[in-house]
Amino acid sequence: MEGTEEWKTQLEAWKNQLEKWLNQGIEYSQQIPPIQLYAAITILLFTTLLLLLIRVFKRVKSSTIVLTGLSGSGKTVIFYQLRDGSSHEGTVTSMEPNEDTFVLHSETAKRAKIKPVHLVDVPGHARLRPKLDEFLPQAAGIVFVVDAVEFLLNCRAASEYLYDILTKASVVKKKIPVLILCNKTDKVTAHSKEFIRKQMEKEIDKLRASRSAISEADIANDFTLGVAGEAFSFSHCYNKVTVAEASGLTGEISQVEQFIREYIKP
Ligand SMILES: Nc1nc2c(ncn2[C@@H]2O[C@H](COP(=O)(O)OP(=O)(O)OP(=O)(O)O)[C@@H](O)[C@H]2O)c(=O)[nH]1
Ligand SMILES: [Mg+2]
Repeated sequence: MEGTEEWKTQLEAWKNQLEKWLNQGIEYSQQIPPIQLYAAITILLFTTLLLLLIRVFKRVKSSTIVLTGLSGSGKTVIFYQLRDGSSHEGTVTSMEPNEDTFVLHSETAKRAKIKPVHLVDVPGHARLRPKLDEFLPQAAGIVFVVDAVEFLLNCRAASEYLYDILTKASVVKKKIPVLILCNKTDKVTAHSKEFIRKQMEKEIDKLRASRSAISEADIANDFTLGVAGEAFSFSHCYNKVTVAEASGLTGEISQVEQFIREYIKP
């Protein structure tokens, strides 16, 4: 009972103090010449509007999709399919990022004005991977291409590369969506996207353990992945990670086009 009484007096004291401050504030504002008050309010409104506009403008601006993945997974073939509707037979290992801004080939027949996409294909060669950091901060989406035929041979390397991307501050903070694109499904020996997703989750789970041991020695990735004590699943990621299938060679790329248009509205 005594405690409640004390609370009541305390509350009363706070209320009185608040009322005092409010009155002081009103009195003070009445002393300010109205013109100054209006000027202050206008400046405040103007700055808020400007900040809002900058935010909106920034969001609208990103129309970059980054194609990444191991060398030989089929990024350049997909790049050409998206741009020209042809695989440009005979691609060789890329030595430079491929980039262009265009309306997707499948959309060129449409009459309406369509927003072009800025597509970047970053070669998988280890020496060129640092180039990825130049493009990731401006990406609206990342397409991680996996060779579904030679998958088992490359599972570890691909998972390591993906792990590095999923733990980059530029990717995590902006929650950039990632599409794992299982390519070369025209071959009967291609593994299914579900199989690939599960194997990569298992591999990343192993990596998580070994990397967190390293991170204690301060060679850390920017962020850690997954939920402690649980087997890793892509659904634990800060950003949305989805899986899809494609065949760059035969032009079956509708799922990647869908992904692009989900994040870059036409
Ligand atoms: N069967 C089949 N082969 C494909 C497909 N996509 C690409 N390839 C072949 O895979 C090889 C590598 O394709 P690229 O597009 O050059 O691979 P990349 O990912 O750009 O490789 P880097 O530039 O080295 O990073 C080429 O011989 C392609 O013809 C596909 O959908 N099906
Ligand atoms: Mg290439």
